[in-house]
Amino acid sequence: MAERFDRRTALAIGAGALASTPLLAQLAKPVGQALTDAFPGKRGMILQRTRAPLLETPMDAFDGALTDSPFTPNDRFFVRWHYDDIPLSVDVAAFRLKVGGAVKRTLSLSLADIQALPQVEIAAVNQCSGNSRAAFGPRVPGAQWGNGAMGNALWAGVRLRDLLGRAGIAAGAVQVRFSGLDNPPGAAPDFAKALNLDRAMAEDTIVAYGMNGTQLPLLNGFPLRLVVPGWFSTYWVKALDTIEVLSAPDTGYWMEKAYRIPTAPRASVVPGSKDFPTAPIGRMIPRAFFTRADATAVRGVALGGDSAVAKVEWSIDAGKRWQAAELGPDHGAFGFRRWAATLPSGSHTVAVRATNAKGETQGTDPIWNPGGYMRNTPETTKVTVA
Ligand SMILES: Nc1nc2c(c(=O)[nH]1)N[C@H]1C(S)=C(S)[C@@H](COP(=O)(O)O)O[C@H]1N2
Ligand SMILES: [Mo]
Repeated sequence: MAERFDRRTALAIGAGALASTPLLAQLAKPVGQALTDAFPGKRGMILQRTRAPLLETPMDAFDGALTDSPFTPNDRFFVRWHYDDIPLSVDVAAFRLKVGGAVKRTLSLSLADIQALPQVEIAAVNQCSGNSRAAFGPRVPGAQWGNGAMGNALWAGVRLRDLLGRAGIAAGAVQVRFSGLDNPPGAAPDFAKALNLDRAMAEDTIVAYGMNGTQLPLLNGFPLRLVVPGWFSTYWVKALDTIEVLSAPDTGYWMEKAYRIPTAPRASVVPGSKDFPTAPIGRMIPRAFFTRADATAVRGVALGGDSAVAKVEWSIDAGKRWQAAELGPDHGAFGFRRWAATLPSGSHTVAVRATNAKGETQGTDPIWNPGGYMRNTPETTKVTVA
């Protein structure tokens, strides 16, 4: 698995290189226009909500020729915060990441301390659990995301297990909980997420300070965020300043009540169901998306979930026969893989699906759950090929 990290090409994000520019007083722009440039470090975003910001990436921002970079530019990368009170600036010199709880010694690390540890890089898709929620029928509450609550970046940082190793995990530890600099209103529960110890200690779980060769945008979690490749972004805690090793599973709201999916196959239940067994959402599953479909090109991006994209296929007969699409270069198992299809001329409804290295693919029937999570039904579009 070590080849997923390439220390030789590690980014030159040197100690002291991180700087914070105060973020706006601009977070109160009126909702309405389709694309917004009103948020610092962002342009051309679909405005879903102003406060707390929900900014969706338009699909054409993911488009490109088969051999183009599959990384999403930082200024087009989607944004999602739960609470209004988000960090608008960070005092880089004063910032400390605290590691505590069931550890042998608590740590309080400066950004320079963290950047002094071995740097690793990994390409990974950050996808909201509720990506494509707007496609759910019957409609479910929550942000009505199209397909752009996702993005692929090359993340640079340190392995979480290197930090936990320095603190020393105490006997009996079972989970690790993460929270950031944002604050809940009133008595609402702090946004905190927990990973089981094995996922926390996995070599590809990182505390990132770099995104596509530069520091993280403030809206995407400057100065540090957790990156859990292959898992939904609810765990990718932004503006991460607190890591707590737990000796009992986290019973907080964000693990026990929110972000749970039916344990039923494909996380799907009969619409309207209420009483069914649930489990915390976790790993992602395969999906393929169109970024362009017109007379000249049918193409897109795909993700494998928690294993690599093995193939992308298209169908123009409602899924009776599937044919292989062409795949672009492999930039890492957890990132986007570009695909392109050469369809016969004529007018078609084309469907596309991805299959991952574990052999999992996209099920044809729609799914439903009250959170609007885990959509992986094949996307379809109408196209007339010249
Ligand atoms: N501190 C903090 N981290 C957070 C959240 C949050 O509200 N606060 N939201 C999570 C959710 S649900 C998503 S989808 C991703 C969004 O990451 P992005 O804004 O970088 O795209 O951040 C995750 N990390
Ligand atoms: Mo999310």
